[in-house]
Amino acid sequence: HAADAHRTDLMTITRFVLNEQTKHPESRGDFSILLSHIVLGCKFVCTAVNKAGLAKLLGLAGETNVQAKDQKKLDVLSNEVFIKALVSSGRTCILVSEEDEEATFVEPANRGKYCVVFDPLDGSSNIDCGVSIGTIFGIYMIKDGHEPTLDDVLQPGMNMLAAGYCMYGSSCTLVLSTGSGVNGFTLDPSLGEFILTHPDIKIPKKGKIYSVNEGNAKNWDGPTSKYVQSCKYPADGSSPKSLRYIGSMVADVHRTLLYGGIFLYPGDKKSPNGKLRVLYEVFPMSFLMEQAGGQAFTGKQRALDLVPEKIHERSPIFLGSYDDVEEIKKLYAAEEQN
Ligand code: P6P
Repeated sequence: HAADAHRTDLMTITRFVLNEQTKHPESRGDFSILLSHIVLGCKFVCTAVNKAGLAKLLGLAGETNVQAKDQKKLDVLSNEVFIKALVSSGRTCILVSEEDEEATFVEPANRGKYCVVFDPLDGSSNIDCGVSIGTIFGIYMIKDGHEPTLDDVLQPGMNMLAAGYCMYGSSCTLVLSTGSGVNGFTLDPSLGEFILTHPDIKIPKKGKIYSVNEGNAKNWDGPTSKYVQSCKYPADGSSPKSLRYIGSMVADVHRTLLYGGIFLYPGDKKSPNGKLRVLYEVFPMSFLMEQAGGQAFTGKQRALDLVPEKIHERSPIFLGSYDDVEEIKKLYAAEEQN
């Protein structure tokens, strides 16, 4: 009954991570414990987001409830849940969240060796219209056993040990890489477990979709304008790419990862560094793309080589299918030479 095996051989994310752990005999399981707390946070946010649609009736997040008590906005609630889960894991020492201006330094008694950077609910402006949103995270190891400082999170993305996102959409899908490939897990609400549904994800080498906010076209620089033009009017007479832009990074990146193509958030005259944040949007998604056989470029360099100077700094980003990103790299290189 090999065909049925997968139905009874439930590969949960917990089991998967423990299997990964056995590849590191020296590991004491700290990483597995950290990931299990991140998974817990994702499960909580998934249920909270799914209920948000009923907010008006139930007085949940963002609305005043029956006692006219102001409920926390969902992104604030999600942030608190992740901060508490990460601190209580006892495996972290610095936390950087999109929601908090300052980094959180875990008190010494509860400190571990990992630094987590995350956006607890990216795209949360899309909640009210039911568009998919998500949590994005990246994990660094503290540089060495000294007192933790911001330098421990101002590391290039290539130093990340793991990265992932959880997309809250028609299903709750967690996509994770711990440095040896990318795997996707779908939450089975009846089990409360994330089950491996997308083993060893590889992004198509070239795609037929480009994903960018065309509303910013007026402010784009030469290479971005030329590239988007080539998507719409291919010089070689091939068929134009389709435009798909959801406006929620996790949803746009998830589609790009599975279907192929390119996602762009360029810099422009108004915001030279674009809009997306380096630590908890650009780096984790770039890490995943490279692990899936794609690539990620800032317009100047490989995204993961960037060394951030501030925890909330932004960078332009072009990521997705290897060949598609290669095209825009050529256009920026040509611009350099002129
Ligand atoms: P724009 C959502 O607000 C977000 O941070 C990302 O999830 C998304 O990719 C981007 O901003 C959309 O920005 O300027 O196109 O609306």
